[in-house]
Amino acid sequence: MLLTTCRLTRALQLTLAVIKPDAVAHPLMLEALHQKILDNNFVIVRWKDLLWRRQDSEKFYAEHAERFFYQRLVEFMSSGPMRAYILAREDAIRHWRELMGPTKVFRARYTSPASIRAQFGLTDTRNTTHGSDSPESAQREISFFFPDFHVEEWMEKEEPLFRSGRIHYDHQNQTHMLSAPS
Ligand code: 3AN
Repeated sequence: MLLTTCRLTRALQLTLAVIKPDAVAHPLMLEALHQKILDNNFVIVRWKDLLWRRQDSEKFYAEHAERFFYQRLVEFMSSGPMRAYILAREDAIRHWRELMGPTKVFRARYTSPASIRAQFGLTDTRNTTHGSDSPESAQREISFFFPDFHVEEWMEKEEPLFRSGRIHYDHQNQTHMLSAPS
């Protein structure tokens, strides 16, 4: 059933999803990933294309500063445009991470062949997508990418309206919008 026609009883959860530079560099891949988001019943609350400076990349991945892949990761994430989404769904964090598949592309191909990283990932660093791993990181990461977006305010005011199903997908903006009351 289409999400826009059903009534959900559990609250929607927000997550931050990023299409990394390896995928944004290929317009057909970007389009396929956008479609995958829709096909998997995520509500697209916001999205934007952006380019990180090296400092942004370092700040975002500060928790990995001691890891062997940190420099590679920081360089890659500031090497070209990426696309960030705020997605909503019941259990959005878990569903998006499941759809992405394991971090390591080889493992993803072996254990989750239908996942995004299995299908599109190039290497363990160039692994196509990012997704928040907890509600706390979702809130922090959404603020990092969308400083004007207020998670708590959205949950209070918009979530009940989105959950009631009175939304539609606006093809021009490629975003879900609230439908006018009938
Ligand atoms: P995930 O993105 O699956 O939550 P994290 O948070 O452990 O994984 O790692 C953040 C990012 O660091 C990954 N998406 C990937 O780009 C890179 N990364 C993680 N592990 C490795 C690794 N072993 N070799 C190279 N890059 C890695």
